[in-house]
Amino acid sequence: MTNTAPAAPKMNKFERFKAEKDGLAVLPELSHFAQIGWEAMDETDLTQRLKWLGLFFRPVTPGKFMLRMRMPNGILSGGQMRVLAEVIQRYGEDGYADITTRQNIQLRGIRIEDIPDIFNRFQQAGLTSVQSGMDNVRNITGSPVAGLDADELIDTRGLVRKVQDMITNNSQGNPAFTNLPRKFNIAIAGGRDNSVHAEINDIAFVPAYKDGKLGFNVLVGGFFSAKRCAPAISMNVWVDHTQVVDISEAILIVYRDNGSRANRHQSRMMWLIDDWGVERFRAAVETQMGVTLQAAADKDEFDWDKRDHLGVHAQKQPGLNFVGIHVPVGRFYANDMLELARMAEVYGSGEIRLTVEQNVIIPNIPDSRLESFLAEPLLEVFSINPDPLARALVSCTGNQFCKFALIETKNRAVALIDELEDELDVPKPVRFHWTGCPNSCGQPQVADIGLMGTKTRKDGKTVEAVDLFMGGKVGKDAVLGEKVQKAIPCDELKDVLKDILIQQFDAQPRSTPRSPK
Ligand code: SRM
Ligand code: SF4
Repeated sequence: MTNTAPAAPKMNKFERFKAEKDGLAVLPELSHFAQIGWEAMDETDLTQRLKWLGLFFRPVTPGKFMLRMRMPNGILSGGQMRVLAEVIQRYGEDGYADITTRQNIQLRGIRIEDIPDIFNRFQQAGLTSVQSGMDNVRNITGSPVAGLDADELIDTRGLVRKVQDMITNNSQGNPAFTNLPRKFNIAIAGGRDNSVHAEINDIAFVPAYKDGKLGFNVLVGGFFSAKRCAPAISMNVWVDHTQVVDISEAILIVYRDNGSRANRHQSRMMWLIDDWGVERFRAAVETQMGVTLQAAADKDEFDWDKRDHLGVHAQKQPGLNFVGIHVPVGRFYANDMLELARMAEVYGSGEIRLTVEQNVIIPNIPDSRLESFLAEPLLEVFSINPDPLARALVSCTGNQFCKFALIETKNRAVALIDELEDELDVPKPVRFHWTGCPNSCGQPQVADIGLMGTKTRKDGKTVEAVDLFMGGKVGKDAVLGEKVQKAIPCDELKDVLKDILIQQFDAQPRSTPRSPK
């Protein structure tokens, strides 16, 4: 009988560098990095481990980092927005900020020498960027109108905060969850319209009644990747609000300890669920929690179409309103952010919210102040009632800053929508989502019309192109869209989209020019 040792588990190169040194271990080294500069840093610390602190080296703009925050439930104060604006203001025309598809903010143009000062300011302002990249849990999304919406079922704000605090050890950094097999997304929905896109998260809490009590059905395993996209499936579990943190923790531990670390393209949690079956996965989570969980409620409470929250809306608090403001493809600058902070403080309660459609909400504006709020000059740039195509436009970063991008996205998306609005009268919003590569950060699968960057050959040359996705349904009964056409050269795209808008979305060619914005 041979006595061979069991084979060591296979590890990909990411697993090897994480095993050598945890990402969070760069935190105490930041002052040193600031002194020596990025050029002198260890390659893996620079290009990988800094992401554990939210700092992303951008090969497209070396030395000018992207800094990804955490914004639980997409909520921040005017004071916090001002701190973020002041951080990018010092970088002049390199200083941008983007609202992301996870209700979050990313800052651009950041220099490593300023990081110790920036992180001090974050700490004083109650802001954090910890564990926002790489094999960590991303920003946790919740209903953008939690606590404001008269028809909401559960106010998700406190729960989102608690889950974030568990995962990040109250923003100090939590080594228990800094070495997952892969990235991880959590959403907690409290409204009726599935405003968080529950179906595309690794864990989604969806409001549901069980025996007359309100809690959540738990969905697991939703994700997008270049190789595979899968909607979340039922875990056949219902929890009440007191169990949300515990079950999140247990699922993360089960995934952390059992998820595949061999092939990075097969490491998201759905691959583990496929491998085990949902029953075994559920049993492992119960064992981890030391409880028997209740079976899922028969139905969830998503019974509305998804809202975009733009414009003026009465809140459940009599006499107060929230106003949704459109920020084209989520991009704004220090001056815009300072203005938003001022407007939130002067007219509202100082609070600002973000949506997964990359827009802003200012809540708590009394009826008596609405008129003067609506006369603010910023609202001429960031409209509260944009044209129907601009209104529902979402875009990922694209090749301006992202090395994976196969095309430019944000500027092209805005320009093309503007041309389409000039030429067509479109009766209702059509949700366009642009994404620069198959990683799908811009979520083309949730759009009416999704556009994914690719390359194709035209007249003997390689040109920028898009794959076309259609059929994404959001809100109740959400369904992922599918690729329906491949490799449309970008310079032919306008005509293709015009035909689709006319044939499938009741658009009409304009006989008179559109009225000025
Ligand atoms: Fe993403 C990687 C940007 C939401 C799937 N994503 C990246 C990187 C970090 C790649 C890089 O290093 O350049 C991009 C940074 C570019 C930059 O400079 O901004 C990036 N992802 C984004 C953002 C900023 C898009 C946006 O413009 O809004 C979003 C940031 C969210 C946040 O605040 O944390 C963003 N990414 C998403 C989403 C959408 C979502 O979460 O609802 C997805 C698909 C859903 C999912 O993850 O299941 C997504 N990003 C990816 C993937 C593919 C993951 C996979 O399992 O294969 C990558 C590549 C990777 O992780 O290897 C990626
Ligand atoms: Fe970059 Fe691709 Fe994500 Fe767009 S979809 S931000 S191009 S990784």
